[in-house]
Amino acid sequence: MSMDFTDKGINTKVTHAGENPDTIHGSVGVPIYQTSTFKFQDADHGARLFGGEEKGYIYTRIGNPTTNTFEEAVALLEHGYGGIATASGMAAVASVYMTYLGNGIHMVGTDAVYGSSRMIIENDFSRFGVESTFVDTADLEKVRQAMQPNTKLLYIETPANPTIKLTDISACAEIAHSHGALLVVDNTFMSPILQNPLELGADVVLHSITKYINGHTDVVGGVIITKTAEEFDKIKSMVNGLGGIMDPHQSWLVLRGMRTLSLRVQRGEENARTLAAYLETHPKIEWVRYPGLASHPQHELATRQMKGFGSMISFEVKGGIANGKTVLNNLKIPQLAVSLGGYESLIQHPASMTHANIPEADRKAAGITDGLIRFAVGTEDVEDLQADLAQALALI
Ligand code: LCS
Repeated sequence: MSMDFTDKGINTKVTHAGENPDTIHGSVGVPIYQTSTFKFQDADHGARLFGGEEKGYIYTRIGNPTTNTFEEAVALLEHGYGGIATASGMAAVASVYMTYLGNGIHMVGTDAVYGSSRMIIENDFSRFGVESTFVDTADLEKVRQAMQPNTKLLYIETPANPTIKLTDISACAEIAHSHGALLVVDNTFMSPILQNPLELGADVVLHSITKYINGHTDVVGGVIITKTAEEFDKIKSMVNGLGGIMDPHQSWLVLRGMRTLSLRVQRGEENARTLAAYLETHPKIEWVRYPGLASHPQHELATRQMKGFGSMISFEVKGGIANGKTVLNNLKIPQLAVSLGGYESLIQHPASMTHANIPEADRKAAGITDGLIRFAVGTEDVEDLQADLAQALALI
């Protein structure tokens, strides 16, 4: 059996959590249990498993040893009760919404969340009578004003995609709980290495593991971690019912990627700090938003609630997107693609790409300007990235 790593440091946890689930052969690598179903010892055994009197595997949609190894490991990293792996990040978001929202129930959310996390509420859940208010959650007064007697969920993303605005997690937990609502945090941009919302009062945390946790730009997936057994059971039951689970082979790939999470996050952050400082002094740059810069309006909050500043930078080139396109089209190392959190640098234009599905007026109100460029900094040599930015900016 795996030893207990609860009191160990984050690097030891990420390296070892959940190891050795194979008690028969003792394989060091986690086996892929590529099976849809599990054989019972006899009829009474099957009945006991279904009755919950005995723990064991029944059917892969309900649970699988490879997936469970990943779920336990990530729950340990987030200081949670348990983890629930899902087919994609959006399957995690939608499953949490399905668990807590319903006809006549209201939610409050960050206005600049990942486009689909907002649009499925405003376009789809609204058809079932779900009410919502999306506000700038960086402004706590706006959060307080948006809360209603029927608000059951406060849903925040910090740093927000793609504005890199921060939301105070502890303050939001207090606001949510004083209204009888739960606080859910999308922690994708920070990963469990740099921010642990459950420690700051959140009830549920989720990730698109497509990003930092898997980190290799080859798997789409998600995970939900709860603080308590009660919330775990509610969400687990919903994920079982909806069926958007993580496949065993997918779980194995994610576990493999996750073992280097802290190394990748550390290196990406070092690079991002250097590049954000470089861009800030560049004469052709209008503005740069990075939590590690003293110029970030919430730099103080960043140092309080985050364990590092991450590797996501947004910036605008002087002359807006017309000049921004020259940069996007001429960079040689960062690839022009959506997604983030992989080992490689990626760059994209939110207003026409990741956030194009948000109506223009809402996008602008949320601070997603037409000129905003989002830069996901990878683990390359920073000198090469800086030289590449310099040559692309020189073409303007
Ligand atoms: N939450 C955040 C913060 C995200 O950035 C994304 C995807 C999701 C949830 C959804 O996860 P998925 O289903 O894709 O695994 N963000 C993307 C982005 O910024 N570019 O491409 C996808």
